[in-house]
Amino acid sequence: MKDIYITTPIYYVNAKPHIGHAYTTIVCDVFARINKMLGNNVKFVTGTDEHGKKIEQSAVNAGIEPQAFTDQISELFRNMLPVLNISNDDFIRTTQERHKKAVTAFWTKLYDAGYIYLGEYEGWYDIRNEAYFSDDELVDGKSPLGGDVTLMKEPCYFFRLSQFTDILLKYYDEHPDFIFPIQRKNEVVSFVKSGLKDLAVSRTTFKWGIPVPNDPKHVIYVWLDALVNYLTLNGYPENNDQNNDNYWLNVHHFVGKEIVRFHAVYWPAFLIAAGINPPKQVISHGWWLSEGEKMSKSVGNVQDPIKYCSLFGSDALRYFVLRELTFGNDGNFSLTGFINRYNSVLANAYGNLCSRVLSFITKYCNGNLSIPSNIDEDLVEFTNSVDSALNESISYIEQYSFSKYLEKIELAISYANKFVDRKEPWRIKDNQTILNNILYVLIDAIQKISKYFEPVIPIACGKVLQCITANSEGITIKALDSVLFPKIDENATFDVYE
Ligand code: ME8
Repeated sequence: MKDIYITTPIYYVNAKPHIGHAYTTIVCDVFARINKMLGNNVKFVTGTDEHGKKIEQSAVNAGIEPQAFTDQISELFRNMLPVLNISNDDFIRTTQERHKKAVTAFWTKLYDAGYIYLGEYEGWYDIRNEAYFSDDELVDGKSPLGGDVTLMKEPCYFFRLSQFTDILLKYYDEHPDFIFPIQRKNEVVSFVKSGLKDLAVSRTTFKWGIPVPNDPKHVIYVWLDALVNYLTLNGYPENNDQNNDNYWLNVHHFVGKEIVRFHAVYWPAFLIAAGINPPKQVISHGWWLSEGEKMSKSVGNVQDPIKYCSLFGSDALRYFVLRELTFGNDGNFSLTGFINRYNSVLANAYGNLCSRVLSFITKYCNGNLSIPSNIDEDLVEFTNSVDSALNESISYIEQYSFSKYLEKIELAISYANKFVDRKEPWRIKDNQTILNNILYVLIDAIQKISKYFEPVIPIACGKVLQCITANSEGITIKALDSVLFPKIDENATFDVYE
């Protein structure tokens, strides 16, 4: 049993949440639930990133004050959580007092230790991504992240990132699992090897941010502000002994691939400068395309997670995103793909297995099964095959292979369905003991499958598990009172876009 601390990125509140935000949050939730299932203590957090020029500008465009604007959009992110059935322990907003206090304390720590100095900055500023770039970093006149840039010059505080080139390289070397997957690690290592420059960590060109202590003309760079959220959520600065905090020592940051650099270069450098251990692991995933294309409002293909949940249920969305995308790679979100997987696995395979076995037992065995006194070889073999598929499934979690995890659970389900078809319990009329034993091992399999499947589809598995109760002589079974996953008509049309 260990303590584990799981974080999502905190999301910008310039626009409402879409499927990409839902995805990372669901991945973290499933990882949190699997860890709980394995008996670990979990702290799982998410929230919103609310400062910076981009947000200030979005508020101006909307014609309202930044605070009122961020209140509105942050609420949309917070309201998405129960809809997706997310089990987070806390939700942070970077405009909260507790966070301002943490950032101020963290800055002061870096400043007092001599890692921050006042200078002047000139460079190309990408407003959308809140980052400066030098001439040689621009690609076709745009920032390497694709945003438009403007030349800006400002007095500015710098963080002595240049001192961290060797320190970070040594850190990556000594902690080979720090960045996952390896491909992202290689990119980070080659970026750091090319040499790090000092990093601009304050701005004077706008006001919407946390003021620099003792120099309020400056606001703190939004990425320094945002990254500290992970400490705020762990009780910093009151909890000032993070290096002896079991959650901090096992913190897992889940991020999209575009923000690995902030988490795997800047963040560990800031932390080392502040005397705090870098995170245990930065885990990055790929991007969702929608119907084969980049998601964009103008194309009208932005997938709306809330609509999917209200049409098909949160279990279905959670299952689809984990099963469809090979973690780490990019993937394609399409309604047809969604319906295919839903119908074949949730409705036909799992839903049908549970409903036919549970209702058969209530009809033909009065809902009661007794513990078998001896079980023949064939039944033992079936139980072993289910167990081995499920054991294999869990082994994929260490590599964050959620799709493989599900593949193995699906294999166990298919063993169970084939077993029912082969044993044809409806034909066994004359031998109650044989019938009892077949159904008993089946219920045992359904129970185990449902426990492994529960972190992904908690509502359906919860219903199934509630129908099965152990008693002193055996088990009592209730039938399901509704269809777990009603089949979706492939020819129907659905409104699933924002
Ligand atoms: O970057 N596919 O916030 P953000 C998969 N505030 N995941 C996606 C996605 C897509 N198409 N689009 C977004 C920020 N995401 C900063 C983070 S952390 C200290 C500060 C997910 O609102 C993915 O996790 O732009 C990505 O990293 C995150 O949303 C970016 O959210």
